[in-house]
Amino acid sequence: MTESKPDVLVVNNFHPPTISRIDKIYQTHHLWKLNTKAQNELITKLDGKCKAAVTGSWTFNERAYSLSSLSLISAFGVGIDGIDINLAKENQIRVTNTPGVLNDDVADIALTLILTTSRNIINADRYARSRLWEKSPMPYGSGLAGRTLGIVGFGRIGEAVAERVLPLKLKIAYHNRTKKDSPHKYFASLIDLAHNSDILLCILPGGQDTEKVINTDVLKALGPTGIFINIGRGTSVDENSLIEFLAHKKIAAAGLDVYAEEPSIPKALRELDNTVLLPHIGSATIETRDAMGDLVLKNLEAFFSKNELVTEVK
Ligand code: NAP
Ligand code: 8YV
Repeated sequence: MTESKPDVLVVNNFHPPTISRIDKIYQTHHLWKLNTKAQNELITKLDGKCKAAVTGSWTFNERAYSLSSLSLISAFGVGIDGIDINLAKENQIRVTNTPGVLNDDVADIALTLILTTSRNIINADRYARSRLWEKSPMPYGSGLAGRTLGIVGFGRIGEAVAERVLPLKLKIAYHNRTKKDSPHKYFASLIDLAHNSDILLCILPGGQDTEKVINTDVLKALGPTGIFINIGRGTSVDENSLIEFLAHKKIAAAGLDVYAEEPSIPKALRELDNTVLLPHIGSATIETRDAMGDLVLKNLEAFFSKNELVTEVK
């Protein structure tokens, strides 16, 4: 007699190649393909027998929490702001994410945004193509050497950014809740960090604790020559204040990979010429997305074989 495959609830459509791998190994049930009525019916059908769910990390479907047998959520992504960790804990649901494997690619995108905003690269490309150069030289950008990059959220990715920018002769300062054993200057106050930074880079986790921490006071402290970069979560920024500061040149420029209401980007941000906007591509390389998928699968495998989870969120 062949053993039946364990059930896995696929909550949303996060990375088709990983989902295909999961489909081959487990008895999968795709919640995201169903309408509301069918979703409720599926949850009722799986209740008591389905123990694991897989999901994109910053989106979830609350309906999955009503699966009383659910004991594992294996998330594809490091930021798990889509998952209600307190509710998961209350319901004895363990959560895994995909830390580390994406540090390099996300840090590369930070570096890209630092260079493109400070040297005005996107406008320079337009300038060259539109033959404006034949009429007058392109206005100057600002140099990086000797300036200070303030990192808000100096964790795994923040450190990978620091490694990359030191050869550019940027100085590093940072703000976390806790001071690290690091040679770089620590600011216990985010406003003080902004005040002492030429470029302020946000790589904070999302969620209530960090909601709109980049606000008017922080942007005022960054000042009219300051550049703001966000590769963490859009929810950490008061977007209306950011737009106001950019539109009135109260900060010089912004480079953004993340937004408050993705995939929608406010029209005002899209129309400003001092923004560089990316569609949340920090970890979006073939290699890294596959490595993230490997972790999702390894955590599932560990869970079903009752081994220690590889990357559990504690
Ligand atoms: P991490 O290693 O956990 O680093 C997070 C850092 O933020 C820690 O140093 C932490 O230090 C600090 N922090 C947390 N809450 C804070 C608060 N309320 N105030 C000040 N500092 C706070 O995480 P990571 O792997 O670097 O990832 C960071 C985030 O990047 C993820 O959660 C995700 O949202 C985002 N991300 C974006 C992309 C993208 O594609 N753009 C890709 C991957 C990740 P303390 O605990 O000492 O405060
Ligand atoms: C992904 C991310 O785009 O890991 C994260 O926190 O923001 C990105 O790597 C996302 O998680 C895919 O679900």
